[in-house]
Amino acid sequence: MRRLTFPAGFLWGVATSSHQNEGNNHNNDFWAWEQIPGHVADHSTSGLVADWWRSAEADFDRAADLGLNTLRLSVEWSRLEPQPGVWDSAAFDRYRVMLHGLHERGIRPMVTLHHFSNPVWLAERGGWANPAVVRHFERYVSHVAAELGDLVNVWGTINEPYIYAAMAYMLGDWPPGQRSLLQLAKVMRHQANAHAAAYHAIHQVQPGAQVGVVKHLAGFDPYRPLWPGDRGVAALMDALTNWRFLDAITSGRFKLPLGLGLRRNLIAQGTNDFIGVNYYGRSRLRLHWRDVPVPAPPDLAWPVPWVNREIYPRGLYRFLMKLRRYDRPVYITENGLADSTDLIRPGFLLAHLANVHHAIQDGADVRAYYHWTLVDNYEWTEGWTTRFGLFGLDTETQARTMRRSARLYREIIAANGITEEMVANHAPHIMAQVFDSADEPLPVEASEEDAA
Ligand code: IFM
Repeated sequence: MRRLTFPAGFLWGVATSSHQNEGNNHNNDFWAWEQIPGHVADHSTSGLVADWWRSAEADFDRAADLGLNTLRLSVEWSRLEPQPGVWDSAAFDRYRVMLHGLHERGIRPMVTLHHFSNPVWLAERGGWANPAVVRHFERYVSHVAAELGDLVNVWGTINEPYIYAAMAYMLGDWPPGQRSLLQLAKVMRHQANAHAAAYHAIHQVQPGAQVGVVKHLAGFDPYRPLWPGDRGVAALMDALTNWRFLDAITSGRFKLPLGLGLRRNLIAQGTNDFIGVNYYGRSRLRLHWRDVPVPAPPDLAWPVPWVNREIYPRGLYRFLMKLRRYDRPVYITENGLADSTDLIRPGFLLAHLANVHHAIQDGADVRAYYHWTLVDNYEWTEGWTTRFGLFGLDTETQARTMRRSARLYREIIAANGITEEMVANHAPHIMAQVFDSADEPLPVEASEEDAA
């Protein structure tokens, strides 16, 4: 019987966020945004979501039952600092109870400090487009580290900086709804500075903490691999959205597009103890800058269920190999699928984990895998139209339904790996992908040279 065994001590987790789980976070900008008709696809508002503010512990029991040894959650800035410089001790107490609850269940928390939502007061002062955000974020982070640092050793500063900046300041789909490349560039610069300031602030309070960014990495490949135009667009998107931020916080240099020059940002140099990676799939691009619906790869026959993105497990392997150049441990801080039927998720989980395993075998230092997510989450402006949970959520009754992939994840965690039997039972069509893909030739763009 073939099996893929993960290193001893590998961390198995799920990832969550405050606004998407806690409920009644009415003092942040996203809550205000949801109330405006037309902003959310299904006209819903987040409301109680999974009711974690009152009863996260019931879901922590579910997490413990799956055998998780880590859980990623975020703290809500708007709860902890409801007015500038004013701290809500009851909110800190609630987080302390939650964090204790995780430890009591043998689950190590990883805490994200900014996961898309902002206090209303910050939004009113210009949000992330105002350079003052760096100072505000630093003060908030330093306070949180002082109050909660005895219970948290791993901190993610900002979740998906580029996604947030693009959705809120370039595409205008999220608050504050701006559409400006200039604002986008400003916000990205402030994010790098805020990340760096947070890194130093945490280390001042907690020298032994592990601090990193949670970076979304999206695959971009040319739709027509031999076309210079398509190759150029894919390479540009890859450089701007995937590597610019990581390069800045490693080398202290912002590379400008097309190798036009460098901007130094020394405060950001060396400000990552680990790299957090959120990976969901890839897009194949044509010169028009447009995502095109792509046919599913023939060997997997994955449907394309979500925002024109192709499910591409091999892409995770490719990123993990490229990330070796930073010489930092990698935590896969998110990977998951919107699949309310749960027909595809088991194969998705197995195929991605197999690629993580192959990358570890080939020298990637991957320490953790966090599946997005435990219980169906409120998906920002998609509302409840997408269901990412290992457990389904009935938003009327708060009832949870355990999905088949939750049972599969429990088996994987118990075995600390993947067995042939699991694949045969849950996704026999990907057997070869799981056990033989180490032999699959890498696409040109993921050559050894890239990884060096
Ligand atoms: O739900 C989001 C999360 O907030 C950030 N990463 C992607 C997830 C799925 O879209």
